[in-house]
Formats: sequence, C-alpha cells, structure tokens
Amino acid sequence: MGKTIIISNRLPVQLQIDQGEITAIPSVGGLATGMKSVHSGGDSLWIGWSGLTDEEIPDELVSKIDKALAEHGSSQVNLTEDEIDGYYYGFSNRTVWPLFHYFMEYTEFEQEFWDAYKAVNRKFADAILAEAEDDDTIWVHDYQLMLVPQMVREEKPDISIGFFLHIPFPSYEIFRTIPWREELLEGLLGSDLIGFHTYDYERHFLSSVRRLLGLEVSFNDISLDHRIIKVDSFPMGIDYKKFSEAAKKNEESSEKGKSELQKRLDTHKKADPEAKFFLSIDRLDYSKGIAKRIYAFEYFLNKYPEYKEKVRLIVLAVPSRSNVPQYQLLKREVDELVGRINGEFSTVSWTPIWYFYRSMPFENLIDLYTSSDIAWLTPLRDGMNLVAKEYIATRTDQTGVLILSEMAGSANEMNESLLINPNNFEQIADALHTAINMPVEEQQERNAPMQKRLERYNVEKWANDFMNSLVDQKRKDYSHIAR
Ligand code: ADQ
Repeated sequence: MGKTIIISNRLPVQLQIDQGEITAIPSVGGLATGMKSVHSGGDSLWIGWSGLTDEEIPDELVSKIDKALAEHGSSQVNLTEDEIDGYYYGFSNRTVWPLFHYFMEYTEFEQEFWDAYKAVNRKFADAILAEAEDDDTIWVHDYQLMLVPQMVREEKPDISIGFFLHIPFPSYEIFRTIPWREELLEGLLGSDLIGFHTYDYERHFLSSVRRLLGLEVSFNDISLDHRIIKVDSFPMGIDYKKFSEAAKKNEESSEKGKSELQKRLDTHKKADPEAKFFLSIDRLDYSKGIAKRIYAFEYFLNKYPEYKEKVRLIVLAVPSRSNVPQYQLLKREVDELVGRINGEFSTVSWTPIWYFYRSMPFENLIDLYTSSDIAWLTPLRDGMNLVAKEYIATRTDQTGVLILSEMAGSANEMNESLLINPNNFEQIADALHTAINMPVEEQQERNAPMQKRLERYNVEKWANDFMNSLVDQKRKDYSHIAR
C-alpha cells in the first residue's frame, strides 16, 4: 500500500513569521487530533492552505515556509487574496455554508464565486496529482473541496479516494435550488467512499443523487460507470482521554494559570454556593443559534423570576469569518442584545449575561467546562457539535447537565441529555428549570452512559473506521460490473 494524502482547506499548522524566521505550530483542533493516527508523520502528507495569502508571503520566505511545513508532513496550496475571497469567503461561506445549514435567506448564488470555487478546487486537485501514485489513498475533507474527488479521479482512475463532509447535507428540496447542483454531486462521486456525521445526512445525499442524476442506488451503494461508490455515516468523536485527563489535572492545580473569567466565577460560587452557571461556547456563527439562545434566556428569566440573581449565562463566542457581512451583522445583534438584557435585568450585585468574544486557551476552556453546572447548546443546525461531547468528557464526577439542540448531529448519540427544539422557548425555559433542580444522582445516571459511549467512539476510532472502510471498498471485486 502506498502513502496517505489528506486534503483540507486549512493545514493543521499555524505559521508564524517573526523577523524573517518561520515557525510552524501544530494546531490542536479536533480534526488535527483525530487524524493523528492517520497522519503519523510516516508515510503521509497533508495538503492545504497555510492561512497566509500570496500577497502576505514575501518571495524570499516561500522556500523557508515550504521547509517548515515539510517538517510537519505538510505541503501548501498557494492562494491569492482574490482566490480566497471568491472560493472561501464567497462560494464556501456565502453559498454552501448557509444553504447546507438551511439558511436560504443568507444564500448567494454568484457565478463569480462558483468560478473561483472551481478554479481553486482545481489547484488543490493539481497539488494532489503532483504527489500521488496509483496505490496511494486520498482523504478529502469538507465542503470547500467537493469538486476535488472527481478532478483527481479523471487523471487517476484507479486511485483510492475518500471524502468526509463535516457539515449537514441538506434535504433534496433545499439542495436542488443550487444552480450548479449536478456538478457538485458529480464532484463528490469521484470518491470511492463518501462519509457523513449522521444517517440522515447520508439519506439526504442519496436522495439528491437519485433524483438529480437518476443514478441507481442500492442501500448505500451508488453505481456509476464501472464503479460502486459507498455512502456511509461516521459520527465524529473527540479525544476523550485528553479532555477527561485535563479535567482531572486541573482539579489538582492551583490558582496560577486561571483566567480572569474563571477567578470571577470561582469568587461568585464561593459567595453563593447555590448560584448556577450556564455555559454556551460556539464560533460566532448564525447556525449556532446564539442570538436565539439569549432571547430564550430572557424568556426564562420572565417565566421563572425566582432565579433572578441566582443564575448567570456565560456566552463565549469565538470570532469567525468576520469578512462575511452576515457574520458582522450577527456580531452587532449579539452585542446589542446582551447590552439590552443586561441593562434591563442587572442589579448592583448581579449581571445575568457574561459575554466574551474571543478564543480561549485549552486549559482555561477545561476550567470553564468543569465549573459550569449546565452546558446549554442550541444550534439551529450543526453537522455534529463537538462542544457538547467535550463538556460531558470533562465531568469527571459525572455531575452537570447538558441541554442540547436536537438539530445538532451529536444529539443522536447524546440521548440522555435534555434535548430541546431551539425554537421552542417554552420548552427551553422548562429544561433550564429542570436542569437547575436535577438531583445529583440523576445527573450521574444520565452522564455515565454518554461518557462510556464517548470514550469508546473517540476521534481516533472515527478516523480508523473511515480509513478501514475506504480500504475495504477498494478491495471489493467489481469485475462483474462491465467497463
Ligand atoms: P465547528 O462549527 O467549528 O465545526 P464544533 O464541532 O462545535 O463546531 O467545534 C468547535 C471547536 O472549537 C471545539 O473543539 C471547541 O472546543 C473549540 N472552541 C469553541 N469555542 C472556543 C473558544 N472560545 N476558545 C477555544 N476553543 C473553542 C465543524 C462543524 C461541526 C462539526 C465539526 C467537526 O460545523 O458541526 O462538529 O466541524 O466535524
């Protein structure tokens, strides 16, 4: 067997340029961690964009960057500012992202974006083709690169290609509205294996393939030319051990290293052991339902006024895609909403919403998970949602309550949490009330099976299951299918 080539929009490293010297720092994100077993530094290569446009990289640094990346088994696809604008901020994040998350009103169908998407997908495919041998295995990640499998297949008909979509695949009725819908499906069908987080996304995809391309689909196999393409679900997990061990370690550590937010939280808890903290953590993205969650919090305070001065909502929002107008509008909406509600409800000793617009170091994130009584995650649509899984993994004494939107892919595996419809404020207010009053034994009864599941179906297993399925698919004998 040859080498493995992984392709994603962003490389799993951050480049830092300091006085003409380059450092490549490995990312700690879920995907990078999960792929460790696949991308072990040995016979594998990761191809992607470095995060810096051509305009930001001085000519004399190009070879230094290539060298720094090579040390991490990575190779970059160079992209100009215009390409990033059209392909990433344009088609990926103003067409595909809103549409696949059912935000039709935010979806823009622009020929220019589509042209840039095709051209950049071609660049990624060329970068793969420059490195690939016939016996290599290629794993393409996510919605920015849906045309790549077919582009590679055309040049290398027998190579093994897998594709995994990290976001939802929408129902046929939504997907059919895209002007370039057939091209997108055909792009994906260059793969041997197409993976989704859930069975529902898989079904939606198969339905689009059947109805738009008229292809024969039997169970989860699609026949195309002389090939069979397998479609399957692989719910992504987390690095369970990393989160649970970090939580144990943090319990023993001292004040040093704690964030200001954490110190403030600890002080409040000491002063009032009955006080309850609700935690919400997401990228600042309209799909995550942040604004609606804040409205629901207001609804809750009005429905259950006895909790005023007793509960606090921590909203931790990570800056994201701030070049896209919808994200700027959302930022303004959340800023104003938090201001209005805090203005209306605050007392001298109580601020109901603690809002932070920033990313947080891993250790501080763990502190927050372990000291929040309730994690409250209400995406309107979410491919999976790993925060829900991370929260449960850090609850070493199995206490804590997870309130989770049924629109998150992870809801399928977290049945013991309090599942809510993010649009139903009445139900949410009651779930918060239930969560506040839930006996410790019940919290533990609910969390124990979820922890077991998360420990077993961790991110390494996810990556291995996908790779094994891809290898199996390639091994199958399709000689009975006429060429
Ligand atoms: P995301 O939309 O980014 O991922 P999610 O799965 O929740 O959503 O992952 C977010 C990650 O960022 C988590 O690992 C979390 O710990 C981290 N994070 C969040 N807030 C942070 C903060 N303030 N500081 C530091 N880190 C923070 C996309 C899809 C998801 C899918 C994943 C993986 O949209 O549905 O689960 O890919 O496939």
